[in-house]
Amino acid sequence: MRIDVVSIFPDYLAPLDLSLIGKARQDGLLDLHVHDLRSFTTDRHRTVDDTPYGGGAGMVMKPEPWAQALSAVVEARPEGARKPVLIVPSPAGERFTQALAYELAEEEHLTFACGRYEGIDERVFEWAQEHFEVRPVSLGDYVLNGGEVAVLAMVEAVGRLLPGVVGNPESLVEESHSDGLLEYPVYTKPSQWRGREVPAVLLSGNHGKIAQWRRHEQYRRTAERRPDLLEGFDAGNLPRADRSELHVLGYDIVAGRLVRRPIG
Ligand code: JCK
Repeated sequence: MRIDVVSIFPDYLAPLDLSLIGKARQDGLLDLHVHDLRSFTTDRHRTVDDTPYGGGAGMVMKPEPWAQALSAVVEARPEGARKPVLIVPSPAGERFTQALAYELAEEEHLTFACGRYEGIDERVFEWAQEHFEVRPVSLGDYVLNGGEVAVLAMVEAVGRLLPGVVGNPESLVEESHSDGLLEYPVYTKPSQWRGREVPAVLLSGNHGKIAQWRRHEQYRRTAERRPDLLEGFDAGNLPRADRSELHVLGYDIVAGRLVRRPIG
């Protein structure tokens, strides 16, 4: 896969040289190019921003450096490739999810446009639609200072799905079968540590009981931390032990779906 990133802070993307993603680049699985937006300016001060039409706080990124940078990316794209995807990190984008990561991992070319200030002149995206499939994407409902941190997260989430990037592909298989619940807790040696014991069932060697304990821990955690994930959960053909655990946690099964039992 080829990935291009355009930013006024190319050094912000330095962590992509490290760890799993850095290794994928060294192994030739990921062809990553980071471009400095300022190198596409033509004025003496390398200006990338200006005041907003209509007034208001902050500055807006000027369109021309973006058109120059994105044109250079289009020129450099792989031979015969289809319309590349342009991901625009934005607090006003669709949410980045694991489903979107899987979708993007199928592409041969991704481009990321990292805005700063109050964002990029909207006309850039209208123009870019002629060359790219433009997708504004948000990392989550909080405000960052620019797109770079979101790109680090998205490149890592997409990159680890590429064939050969994760050393043990079984972990990816397990993940893709993960059931929309939070993970169970994990433990390693020593079995006693600072007066705390690993749950006995995990030392029992009884794989049926271990699987059931882990699933119940998933339900407990999900009910506690992410009840939104349980509402409407497909409980159509769960084992009796699971139904009873969910009942204890305050959920009923109505027409095969979990519903939070009304309180009082
Ligand atoms: C890209 C510039 C900074 C700050 C205006 C926003 C009410 C607009 C993001 N999950 C995410 N949060 N933030 C970003 C993100 C922020 C960015 C840019 C992505 C480019 N900024 C900024 C404030 C505003 N307010 C809420 C008005 C931009 C992602 N992905």
